[in-house]
Amino acid sequence: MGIKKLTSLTDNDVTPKADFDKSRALISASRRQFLTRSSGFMVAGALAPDALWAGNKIENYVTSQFSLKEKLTPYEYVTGYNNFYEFGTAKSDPALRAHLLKTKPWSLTIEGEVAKPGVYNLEDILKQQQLEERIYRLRCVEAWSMVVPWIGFSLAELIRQMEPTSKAKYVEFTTLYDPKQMPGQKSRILKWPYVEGLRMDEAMNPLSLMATGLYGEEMPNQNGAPLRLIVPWKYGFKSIKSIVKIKFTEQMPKTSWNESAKNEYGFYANVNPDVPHPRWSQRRERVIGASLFTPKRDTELFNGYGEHVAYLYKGMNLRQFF
Ligand SMILES: Nc1nc2c(c(=O)[nH]1)N[C@H]1C(S)=C(S)[C@@H](COP(=O)(O)O)O[C@H]1N2
Ligand SMILES: [Mo]
Repeated sequence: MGIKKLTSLTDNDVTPKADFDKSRALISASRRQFLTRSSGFMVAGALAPDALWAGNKIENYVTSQFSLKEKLTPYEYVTGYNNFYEFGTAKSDPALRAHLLKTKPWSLTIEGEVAKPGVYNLEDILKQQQLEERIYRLRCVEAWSMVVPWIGFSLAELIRQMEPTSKAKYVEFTTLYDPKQMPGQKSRILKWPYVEGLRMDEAMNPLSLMATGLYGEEMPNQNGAPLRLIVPWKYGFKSIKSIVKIKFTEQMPKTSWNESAKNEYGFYANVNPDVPHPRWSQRRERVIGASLFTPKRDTELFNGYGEHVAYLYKGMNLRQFF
């Protein structure tokens, strides 16, 4: 797809302010409902409403042709039910503790097989990128899913600007390591820092998103501020948060979940209803934020993004390379 530059934007490309405010109003209505409904449930009820409004608005973004036209998961769930083991293993831990993370200023190190290695200021990188809103489903390996209006920029665009060499076959991503800011790193539940990786062609697929926000706001810390990956056709654990380093490599990166349990979490981790996790089925998923009476959703191959990504795995045995 052609990424539009800010200078070529027309009024039609930008989310109309009225729509934006309407969606804000909807969010705050559902938030009020949530706050009254939730007596002990999750975390949002325990936080002052102001804490939930911490994010700064993102001003300039276009809407993406890749967006799903589906019901969004309410903001409270997107930001209150998280996996971010750097802040603890309970789903409510990240929203309670992630304020400890200082996200400004933030530097991103680019290294390995690349013509433009260096330590970049995230602010400077963002000046070169076109932000888009992309409504994607995030499907966790634990068999639940959410539909989130992410805001971010194309990973492929960033990679092109950094000019990887012909030896670059994989892209390795690393999360910040700082147990003072990320107290969960004092536990040995995973080997820190958290590392994820993609094959170069996966990283260059137009769906791969470097996300900096959601619901029109800068990324909440619990969702991986200030910069996290979203790979919508793969299980959620590939979508690494709070990235400080991107390295171009010849060898397949050693990724955290694969290192911790090889038989449970493969390098590819493509969403696949036909390949069960050794301890549970992947056929269906719980829709986060839906009522208790809402039936589970049938999980789709590649999380429904097959038309965009199936070519990447042509001829590969997806049971072997899970
Ligand atoms: N650094 C880091 N990134 C991470 C994780 C983590 O524990 N640490 N959890 C992953 C998992 S298992 C999921 S499902 C998604 C959850 O993203 P969300 O909290 O924004 O929904 O983040 C992924 N990225
Ligand atoms: Mo996950």
